[in-house]
Amino acid sequence: MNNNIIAIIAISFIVVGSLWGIGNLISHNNTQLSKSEGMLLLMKDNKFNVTNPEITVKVNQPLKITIANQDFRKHDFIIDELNINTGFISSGQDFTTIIASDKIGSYRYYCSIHPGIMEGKIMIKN
Ligand SMILES: [Cu+2]
Repeated sequence: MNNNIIAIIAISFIVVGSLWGIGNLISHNNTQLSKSEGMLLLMKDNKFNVTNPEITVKVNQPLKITIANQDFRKHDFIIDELNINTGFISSGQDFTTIIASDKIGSYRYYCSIHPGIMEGKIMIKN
C-alpha cells in the first residue's frame, strides 16, 4: 500500500518533470525564433531608412521586418507581388510583418502616398 503511494508520487514527479523539461525546450526555441534575423525600416522625412535601401531576402527564408513611422505624417509599406500592405501607419506607430517568397526575383516596395520618393527594391535571392 505504502509502496503504491510512493510509486504514484514518483511517477507524478517524473511526468511533471518531463512536461517542465518539454516546456523549457519549446520556450527556448521560441526565444531563438524571436531572435532570428529581423529588420527595422524607419519611415522618416518621406524616406525609408534615409536612402530607401535595397532589401535582400533569401528565398524560402522568411525575414521579419518592422516598419516604424517616425515622421509627422502617415505612410504605408506595400509590396504588391508579395501581398504585403501594412495599411496606413500613423506617426509613432509601427507594423511588423514577414517577407517570404519561394520565387527568386526583384520587386518594388513603396508608400502609396509618396510613390517615387518613398520606394525601393526588394531582391529575393538564393
Ligand atoms: Cu509615405
